[in-house]
Amino acid sequence: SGQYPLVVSTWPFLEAVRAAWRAVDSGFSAVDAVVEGCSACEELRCDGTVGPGGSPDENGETTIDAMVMNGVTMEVGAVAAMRYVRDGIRTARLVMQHTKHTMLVGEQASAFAFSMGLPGPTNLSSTESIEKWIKWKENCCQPNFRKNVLPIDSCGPYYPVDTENLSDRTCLTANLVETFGSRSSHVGLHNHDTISMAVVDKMGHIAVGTSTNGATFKIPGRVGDGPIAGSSAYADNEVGACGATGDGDIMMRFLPCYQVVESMRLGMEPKIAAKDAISRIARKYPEFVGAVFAVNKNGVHAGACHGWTFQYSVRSHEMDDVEVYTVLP
Ligand code: SD4
Repeated sequence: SGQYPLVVSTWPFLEAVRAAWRAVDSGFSAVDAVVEGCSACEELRCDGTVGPGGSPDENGETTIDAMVMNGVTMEVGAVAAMRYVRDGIRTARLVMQHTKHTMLVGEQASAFAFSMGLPGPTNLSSTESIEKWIKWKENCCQPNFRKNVLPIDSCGPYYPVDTENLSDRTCLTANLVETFGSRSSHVGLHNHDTISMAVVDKMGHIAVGTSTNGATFKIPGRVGDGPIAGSSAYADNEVGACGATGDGDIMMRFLPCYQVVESMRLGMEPKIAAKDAISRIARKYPEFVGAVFAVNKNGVHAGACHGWTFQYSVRSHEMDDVEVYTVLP
């Protein structure tokens, strides 16, 4: 319906949307435009939580989760907990286009990136990420089960406890809540930690991509929803696309973007599909913080969120520049 090309992205990442728009408007494919857009966010270190120098883990290291998906072929390329490489989304595209695999992880993803000619190894820490980490480390709680100290914000080391011992059991419960429940809600989730972007190109082909440093002060090795197709993003040319942001530890249990796209396939409007996917999570986890945007193949878009106010950005030929939409919970 004349709505192509189109770029939609989580948060007001204006420069990222402009970069994707320039690419798609000058004839690049949806996949390439998504990569240009997310890559711009990595270079600009959007909100200090995408690309190098963002959200440090418990050891103070910054790592990258990224993914790209082609909605025509359903091919996916992803990297998770990747170290020492600045170019998350570019590595994801290399995985998609030059291997028969879907996801590479950790230092082996880095080795692949270097072998394919991407620059590095690079220290992904910044002055800010190190300062942030030092402050946190000074205030965080060493879980001490024996002394019955309830961790407010634990930072390891983690070890198995004697569950026969009552005080251990009390502390174990408290620590588990911190680790898997509220923990991630006080670490970084009121920042805009993830770029998730959808592009419809001039041919009407759809692609999605994501890039993030994941959750701040995560346990090293933690992988969130960012590199998981169907969770942080999903695209199917016959239907449309979805992008997500928020508490990945919770959201990845529901594959919200797969849900959104499949609901639209069955005829739901983007707005209803987005709300449905979010409320399925909220019913089980009323405390979770997250959001999705949905866009159908005709260019109709909408957002839904829970626990925070969400903003997403759109650029099409109907606009002079990027427009930002605000969605209330
Ligand atoms: C994660 N989903 O790794 C990311 C974080 C995020 O807004 O999107 N925060 O859990």
